[in-house]
Amino acid sequence: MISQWQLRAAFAARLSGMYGREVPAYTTLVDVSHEVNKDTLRARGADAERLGSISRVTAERHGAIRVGTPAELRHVARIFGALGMRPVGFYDLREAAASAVPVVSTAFRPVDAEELARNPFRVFTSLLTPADPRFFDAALRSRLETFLAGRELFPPELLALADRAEAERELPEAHAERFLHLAVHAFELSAEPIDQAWYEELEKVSAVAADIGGVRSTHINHLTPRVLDIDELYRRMTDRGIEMIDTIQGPPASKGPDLLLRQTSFRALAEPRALRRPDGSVTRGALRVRFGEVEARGIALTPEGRALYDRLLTLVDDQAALHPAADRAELARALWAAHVPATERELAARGLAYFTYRAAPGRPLDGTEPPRTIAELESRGWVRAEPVVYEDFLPRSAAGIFQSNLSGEGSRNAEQEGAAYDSDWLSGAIEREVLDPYALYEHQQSLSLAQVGRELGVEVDGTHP
Ligand code: OOG
Ligand code: NI
Repeated sequence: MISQWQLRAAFAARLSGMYGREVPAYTTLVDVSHEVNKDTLRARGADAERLGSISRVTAERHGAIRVGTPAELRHVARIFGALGMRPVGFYDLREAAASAVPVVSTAFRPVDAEELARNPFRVFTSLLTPADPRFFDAALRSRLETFLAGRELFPPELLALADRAEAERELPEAHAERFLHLAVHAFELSAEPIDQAWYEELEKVSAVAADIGGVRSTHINHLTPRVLDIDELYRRMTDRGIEMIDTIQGPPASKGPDLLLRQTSFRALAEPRALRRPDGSVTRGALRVRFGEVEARGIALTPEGRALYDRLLTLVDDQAALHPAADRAELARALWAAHVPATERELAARGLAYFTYRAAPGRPLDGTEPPRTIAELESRGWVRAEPVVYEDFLPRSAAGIFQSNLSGEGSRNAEQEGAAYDSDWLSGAIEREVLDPYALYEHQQSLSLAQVGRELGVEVDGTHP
């Protein structure tokens, strides 16, 4: 029997093999990430593993896919459900992006700490919003929906195997093999000729709309390795002559603990694709849609911590607007240095980040009464705090990644009111609850406090003074 987490790890590894064959520059990115990780581990020792063991980080990937209809998204949810991955978080990229990105998204990922430690594979999944009149007029919407209704992304055999794996949380080996084969195949780039006129019509609205609704299949858009030092990775990729996007998205480099998520990518590469011309002939064209991304993960922030992050981003925007000649990254670094705590302890004390707690091995066992508050337990050596890794995404960074890799701006009719989509709507569309990431982090933290309480025989007060 192959268990769910083994299926997940095998799927991530095979997808990585497939993507490396399709996009060779991805392999370079993985190689450079591994070199940087080895060097960082050598230079920083155990400290480098504070946000995940080197074996987790080395195998860690996130993918991105894009689908056209709620029905397709429900199929995706069944396939990832087989791998123990659940929809977490709602991202509205229509609002976060300046150019036309008509999608709303969620991320499928494992949610238990133990499952994350085994293999944290996650997939950022975007759903096209044809009902948004800012992008699609009634006639285009109707043709788009008809086109999407007529395609099948996932064969029934794959979905049946997925349902079995989800229900039984394992598959017999031969079935597992078949499931993995079909699942990886479903995300390969199709050789089927693309209707050029249709693709170009959608591309005028949005390159993302064309990538989703202009073809009869889906494909993995990028696969992202995790790196321990993203600034160093950026330098090394640039030294190798690979053209990276201008910036690293997310928090700036800082001396303090890594927070949330930092990401960067290399530009989408021209890939040969078969195109069917209006006269019916097929030619070899090239499309730029798929790119290579890399990320560094930091500590998960509480809603207060996240509000601080969002406030600082706005301040960076304001200051950059005031001083157009200034270096944006420099402005960000200065603001961070002034406003963001430089130690984990201070982050915890100010309730800005999530931690799990463990009774310390060296605690006094001579009958001394332990203190009650988490701050005192920690400062007096009774417990140790470990940062909770941020497992999710950032809408503004995601929009930046989308945008920097689009060929054109697309178009948007600002006179129209946008169609409303939110987390509840998405839950209804998927027919599964879209989970709240904060609730998951909070739960992890409180489970650990309860466990510490049981071990020490006290009711721990987890609030900071
Ligand atoms: C998804 C872009 C977002 C990330 O890491 O923020 C993303 C896409 O291009 O489909 O993957
Ligand atoms: Ni990504």
